[in-house]
Amino acid sequence: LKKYTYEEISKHTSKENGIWVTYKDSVFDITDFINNHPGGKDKIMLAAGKGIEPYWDIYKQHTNNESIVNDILNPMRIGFIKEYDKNKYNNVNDPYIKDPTRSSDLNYHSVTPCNAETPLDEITNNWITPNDLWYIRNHNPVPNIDINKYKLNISSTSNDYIFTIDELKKLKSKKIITTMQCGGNRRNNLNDYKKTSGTLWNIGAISTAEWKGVPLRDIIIQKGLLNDKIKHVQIEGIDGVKASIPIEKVMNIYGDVLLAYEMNGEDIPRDHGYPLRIIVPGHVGIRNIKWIKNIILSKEEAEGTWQKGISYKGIPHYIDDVNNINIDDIYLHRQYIINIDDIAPIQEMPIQSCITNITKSHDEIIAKGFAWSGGGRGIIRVDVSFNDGKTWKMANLKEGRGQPFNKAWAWTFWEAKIDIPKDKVTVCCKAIDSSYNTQPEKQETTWNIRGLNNNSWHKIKYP
Ligand SMILES: Nc1nc2c(c(=O)[nH]1)N[C@H]1C(S)=C(S)[C@@H](COP(=O)(O)O)O[C@H]1N2
Ligand SMILES: [Mo]
Repeated sequence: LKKYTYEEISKHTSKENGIWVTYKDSVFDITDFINNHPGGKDKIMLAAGKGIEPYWDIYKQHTNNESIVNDILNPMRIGFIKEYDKNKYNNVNDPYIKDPTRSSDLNYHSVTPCNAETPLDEITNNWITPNDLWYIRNHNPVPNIDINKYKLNISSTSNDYIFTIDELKKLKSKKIITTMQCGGNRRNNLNDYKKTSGTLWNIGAISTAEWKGVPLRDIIIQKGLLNDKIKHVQIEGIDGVKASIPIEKVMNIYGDVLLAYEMNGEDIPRDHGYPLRIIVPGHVGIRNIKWIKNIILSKEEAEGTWQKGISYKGIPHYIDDVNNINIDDIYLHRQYIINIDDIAPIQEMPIQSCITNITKSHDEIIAKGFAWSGGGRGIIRVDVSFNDGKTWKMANLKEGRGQPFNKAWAWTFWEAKIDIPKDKVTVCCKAIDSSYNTQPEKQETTWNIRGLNNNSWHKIKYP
């Protein structure tokens, strides 16, 4: 039997790579077992990639029953832990232990913190993504919030107001449907060209929901919080993640920035921001801060890596020496290589489209996918090629076409067909938005060291 490092074990959190857990000094591959777990296949995912001891401390039925280890766990043993630390899970104070239960159908990149994609073959089955299939991108453990103690603070240079959820729910509400996409979606594809840093998302860090909440604009107007010094609205989450958005977006009557308390007709699930999250339609995922604690109207952008720092700045493609440039150097020594303050943080995202699946029916093959652009720019066309870009045809636009001008917050689904080809083909797609922006063919000139905003033509080989 092999020996595995803690580091290696921590990478095994998905059905694709195998789901591993450890107990004492042993490593187990539980991929095929999760469907049979009596406590639920989703619950067991919390322990993926690490020790099950902290969970068994809570659910004592496991350790009270020897046959669980002997008859169930041991047959799944694949090896031992290299440099086993027998005290690792003593008196554990695992900050992730109270994370919510999640669908085992998600494609997990990690569980602590949780980074998981909407499963590829489900994306275009639902124009509105069901809550349990939504992608999850957490930087920290999920805050455990007591709704009776929860308060939102909103302040401006002069005034300061506090709201409970009940008070917010009494204000006039609005519902909007938006697609949200992580800035790192499709990073894996940039990495095929040259190494980047961050989670290697495939195309599934994108989902759509109907949100209900109060327009932030209404509160700002009612409370008289605006003055002409204010340029940015900073939003801070209970987990410490913070970001800001321009005041122009918030005060635009068509901007639809919401303080949302419902997602697809339910209280927002804990993973997605319970009890309150800001929804900034058309902007990159990070601006949609979850578990909001503070909103500050300011003349400054938010501090921190997600706004002023390196995390969401589009570093040019010619700053590419990942081996010799420490990414922190760009940040810490602001004048060292480039001045990070001169690079605008990502707000609205560029035009995107992806192929989600290719299926055969009778004598045709059918490619399906989604297209979406930032800033509410609608999709006016999707081009599909079945021969790697030599010739093209127009896809049929399906759900999501014809959304209002500059308020097309949600994605548009599309479909294209050809006769069954004799040989293997490469299918690719590119979309055009209402500003006639389109996608670059290759990653080379949009590649960046952080792996953000990849929107090069998406390609899939068939069969
Ligand atoms: N407070 C807080 N807000 C957050 C994050 C976070 O870790 N903490 N992650 C951000 C990022 S990077 C993205 S892509 C979206 C993901 O939202 P989701 O997990 O609901 O899909 O939330 C954003 N808001
Ligand atoms: Mo993100």
